Amino acid sequence: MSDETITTTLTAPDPAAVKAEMLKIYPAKTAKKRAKQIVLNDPACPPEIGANTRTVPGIITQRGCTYAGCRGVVMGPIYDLLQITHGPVGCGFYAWLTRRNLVRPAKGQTNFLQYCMNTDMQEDQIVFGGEKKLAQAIREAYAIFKPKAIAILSTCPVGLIGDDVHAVARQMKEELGINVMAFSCEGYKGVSQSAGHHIANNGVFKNIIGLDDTPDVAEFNMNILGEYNIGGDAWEIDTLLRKCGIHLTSTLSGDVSYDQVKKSHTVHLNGVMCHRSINYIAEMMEKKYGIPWIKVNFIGAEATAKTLRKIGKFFESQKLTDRIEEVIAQEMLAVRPVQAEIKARHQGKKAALFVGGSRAHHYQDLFRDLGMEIVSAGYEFAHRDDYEGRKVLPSIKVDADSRNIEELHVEADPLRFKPTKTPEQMAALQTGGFSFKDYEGMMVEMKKQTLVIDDISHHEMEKLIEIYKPDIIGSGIKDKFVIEKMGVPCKQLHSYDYSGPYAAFTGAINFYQEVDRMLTTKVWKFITPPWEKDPQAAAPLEHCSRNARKEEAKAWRKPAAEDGGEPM
Ligand code: CFM
Repeated sequence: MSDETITTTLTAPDPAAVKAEMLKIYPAKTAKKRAKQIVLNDPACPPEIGANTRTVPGIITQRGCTYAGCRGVVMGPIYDLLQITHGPVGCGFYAWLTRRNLVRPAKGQTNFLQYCMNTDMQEDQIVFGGEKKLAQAIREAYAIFKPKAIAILSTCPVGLIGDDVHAVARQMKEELGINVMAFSCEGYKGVSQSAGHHIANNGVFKNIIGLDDTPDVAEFNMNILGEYNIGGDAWEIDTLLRKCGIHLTSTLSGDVSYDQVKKSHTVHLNGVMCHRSINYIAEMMEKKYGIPWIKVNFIGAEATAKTLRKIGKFFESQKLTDRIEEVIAQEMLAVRPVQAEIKARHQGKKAALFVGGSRAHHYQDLFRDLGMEIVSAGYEFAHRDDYEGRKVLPSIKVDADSRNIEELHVEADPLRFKPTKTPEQMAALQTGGFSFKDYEGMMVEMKKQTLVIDDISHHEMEKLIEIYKPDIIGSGIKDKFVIEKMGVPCKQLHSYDYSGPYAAFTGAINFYQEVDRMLTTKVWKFITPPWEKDPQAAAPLEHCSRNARKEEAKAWRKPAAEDGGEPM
């Protein structure tokens, strides 16, 4: 099937043909690998998807590195933990709030987020080792800031030259008398930032959680795990839960202090927002302290209401349930008219989402609130369980890259394992349809035959736009402008284009209005996409095929006299 046949004759594109079209320019081996990462959905029985595997070199991907996942994503928002990047200054710079996690520390509280602390490794340290410089940097930072605790975050060269950051941490802990911890989160450690999440989870669990056994006094006390306060989301969630009478001890890690994390094991319940980045801590806290975890989602008005009801059900308190219903009714009064007005304008329009490891799923709810259709979605670095549900966990093959990351062996704490509920109470809730420690993944909520694409490449994105013509795409900075140059509005769902918050009911209203503005502006009509300007530009890139490349190489080797050119 040629390009033209697909683009001009199919109004509802055949997903199998679209997939074939996407794969056709790849060399055979690459096409085989990508074929496993592009699947046609079946919500009743989600097909196996290739995920959490290395990106083929040469493919333009949106992924980040392990250091980014550890330093930037999970550790970054703990605002009074002094974090030093051990490595070159460039990596250090990238820890300087490039991930948009907002904090609002109380007056007088320490906030290190505006600083960029780095050992500035030079050639000298690469050749002779950087441990001394690291120790010196820690001493210097301590002398200036007197922090409660210090974390060392490793970049690629640290692992390559074999600096023992953990030994330096032990030495400094002794010397300074404060908690000093190190993270072996070298950028190359895993296939994406996902490995960095796991390393950060292990480090936070080993070195911070459990250091303070004093619980906050609250009748309904919980943590939200995997909520990073991008654009103020954690604040919206906190405000909403307060209205209901639920107290948050810790949001890991969105606008959170070191002291809050220390006592995060004293709560009744953990709610997991981003399953990908924090399921490890949720699982380990349950094993060690007996805290049950449930999946929550505060993105989308309907999803937020559902989540509140689920939390209410867990606590089994009529007073709380009634209060939650009151709050939902009250909040929906503001949501409904805005939702109805905007829905009337955009119902039936098409959206596609390619974001990180959880938002490509969560944000589907916001678009569905507006009656829009999700034509395709995928994560950048999630694992199979985030697509197909946790039930596939036992069947996931552990490859060399995953084996690289330490799996902590966790047992019940002899003194502090205090389950919130008895096994009988848990079982009773489960028979009533309540699910603990479960995430069903993205696919069960997506339509049959929808294309689910893992680690989408720029080429595949171009094909998708050309064929499906989505009205809006949710993605990130690395592809935003490529998408918009094709005349399709792109909402950054990582940084929110410096807008937000989008969580909870007030956030949902914000998002509907934002989508409305993006879809109604006339600016997109002034852009002619490349395939309309020059059909040749959209034709399959024959010169990319292996044979064509060989031909090209031969042509280059021709003697100068033959082609009349100058030797290079
Ligand atoms: Fe979780 Fe995230 Fe995400 Fe993520 Fe991220 Fe992020 Fe994300 Mo960017 S922790 S997986 S590594 S929800 S930084 S706050 S937006 S890719 S979808």
